Amino acid sequence: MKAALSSIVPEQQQQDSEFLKDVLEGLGGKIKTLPCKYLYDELGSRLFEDICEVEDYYLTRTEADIFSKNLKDIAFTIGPEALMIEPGAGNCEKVEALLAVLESPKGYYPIDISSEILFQAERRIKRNLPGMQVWSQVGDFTQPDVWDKLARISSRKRVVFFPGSTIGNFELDKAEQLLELFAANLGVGDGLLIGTDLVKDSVRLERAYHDSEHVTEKFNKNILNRINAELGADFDHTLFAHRSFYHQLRQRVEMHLVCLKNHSVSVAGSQVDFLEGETIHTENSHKYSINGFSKLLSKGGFAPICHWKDSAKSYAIHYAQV
Ligand code: AVI
Repeated sequence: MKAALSSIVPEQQQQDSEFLKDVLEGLGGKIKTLPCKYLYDELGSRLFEDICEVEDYYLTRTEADIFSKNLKDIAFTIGPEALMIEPGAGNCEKVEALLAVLESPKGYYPIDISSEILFQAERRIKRNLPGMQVWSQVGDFTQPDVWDKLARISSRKRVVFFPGSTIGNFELDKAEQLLELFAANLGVGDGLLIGTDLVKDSVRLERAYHDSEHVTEKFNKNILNRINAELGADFDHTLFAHRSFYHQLRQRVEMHLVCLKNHSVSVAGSQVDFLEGETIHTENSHKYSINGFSKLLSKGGFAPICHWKDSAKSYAIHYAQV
């Protein structure tokens, strides 16, 4: 027990000091930024689930529609005896319908940072799909150790499943590196099934990230409350406004917190000065054309095979192979 505790405490401390380092670094620059991964504490994750339900945020709904309309075709494209690998699987909800229709699936290998959510999902999948083998991996999917056990599982084919347009939150070079990481853990002929939001008119995009129910605003501002709670800062979130806009040239929705008046904030003893009108850049959500994403897939080590879209061409699910 002692050994277990001593290995947990330093890990938590390590996470806190990494968070503090990232926050001070991000707020200390000429242009203030915060890494978007810190939007997802417990409340932030719940708020993101709420975003997925709001009318203006079409991404989740549209992706689910594409899946349900094309499930058999997707399963046929993947082929028999596939092992499905899902980095950042969360509650593993999206994969379940696919696992149910795959021909003789070899099993499911979900990776997620939250053990509680992961093991709960594993129990649900085993209950709903009796006989399905599940190898849950707790950890950060960008780290090599969570991929190691794959080598011990034999299958005809491995397929990485990465839905939700999560790739859009990675900078272009980081997105390429992530695809390279996926490809490095696959063999020739193995697959990638990945969802991306598509380039479209800016009004629809901007509404999705500034919804009329103000859930995205709460989600964005929650990062300040998290810094207060975990790093002993004194942000007043009423002194910041939520702003998101589509950057045509960069093909991405940028999310910012705009400072409403000159003031200073203390973060773990360091003073950070804010000027009226200056912003903290909290997230980018890249939008792709089919062509643009095919090029990215090629750079990341994949050959694009096919894709499925909704009738309004808002969103795409791509299948690619190593
Ligand atoms: C998780 N990710 C794909 C979302 C997106 O659309 O970029 C995060 C999000 N941010 C604001 N609304 C949703």
